[in-house]
Amino acid sequence: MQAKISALKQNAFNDIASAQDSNALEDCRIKWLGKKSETSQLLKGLKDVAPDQRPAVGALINDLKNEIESTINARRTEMEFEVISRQLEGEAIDVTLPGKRQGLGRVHPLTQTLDAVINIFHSLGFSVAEGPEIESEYYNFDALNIPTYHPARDMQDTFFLENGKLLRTHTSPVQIRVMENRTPPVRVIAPGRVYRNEAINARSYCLFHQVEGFYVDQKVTFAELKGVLGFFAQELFGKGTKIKLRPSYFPFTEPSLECDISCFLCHGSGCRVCKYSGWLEILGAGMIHPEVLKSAHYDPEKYQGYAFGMGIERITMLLYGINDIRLFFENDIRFLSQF
Ligand code: 2NM
Repeated sequence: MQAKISALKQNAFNDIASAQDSNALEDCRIKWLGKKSETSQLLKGLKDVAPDQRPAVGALINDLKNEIESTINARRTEMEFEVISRQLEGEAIDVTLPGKRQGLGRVHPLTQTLDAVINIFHSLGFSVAEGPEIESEYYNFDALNIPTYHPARDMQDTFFLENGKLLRTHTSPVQIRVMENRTPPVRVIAPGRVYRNEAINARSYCLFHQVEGFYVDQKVTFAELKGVLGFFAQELFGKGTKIKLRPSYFPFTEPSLECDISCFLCHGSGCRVCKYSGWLEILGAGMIHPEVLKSAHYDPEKYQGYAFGMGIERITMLLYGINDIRLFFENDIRFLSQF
């Protein structure tokens, strides 16, 4: 009897060990512990055992049942553990892998120059105004004393829209809008995008950024303009920067001037950037034309003012030695990450 039990136990254990999933394990349970199992047969055969041996044999069979049952339970726990381990393996994070570098964004070089220019004029009491990029001919040209047959209105320079409007070619229309709404003294700069329908090359693009500014009050002099331009040049290009004013022409200013600064690279001795002249042209300016003041309903007998305008691309190109304006608009990360 004992040998029979051992053999049965061994067979059941082998069977349980080779069960690969919970269904197979359930089959094992039925096969080795079910009503028709060999174990149950053994129990039924107990009546044929000699009465004095019956308790011992009965205990052996019970032990056998219990052992099979606990082996099945252990195998079930093992299977559940295998399933969870496989799942965890799939979800595992290798904390020893090197981290992904998180690239830091930069401020666009044009924005850096814009911010610097705005800060300088802010320190002089100028506030910032903005206006529409789609403008009327009136604000972009007429109000600025640019007559109908002025070459600046030419189809080649201006993007005209179908509704009779146009893309502003400078930010001066913002100044007119500000003057219409405020009484002097007014100190305002107008930064923003402007559009010109020109052939695109390394030096000119169909869109660029300007900062224009003006100051109108009862006693504004050309000397003040000179002082402001000198201060601006020293703040942006460094102490010791000199300015040179050359007579020029703009329809909206009289007199008009162009402002050069001493080359901040060679300090006047001559280099490739200043084309061996020692000077760099950075902006245009002048005293606001009486006709412009009149369009804004300012009495030119009572008020005067100065105005100036500069291209942000040009100044940024000078500051960083950039030789192609198109780089600002391509947004190539290899270019932008250098600033
Ligand atoms: C420039 C040069 C000179 C200018 C004039 C005005 C306004 F609206 F007040 F009349 N705004 N900006 C001006 C004057 C702009 O840019 C080269």
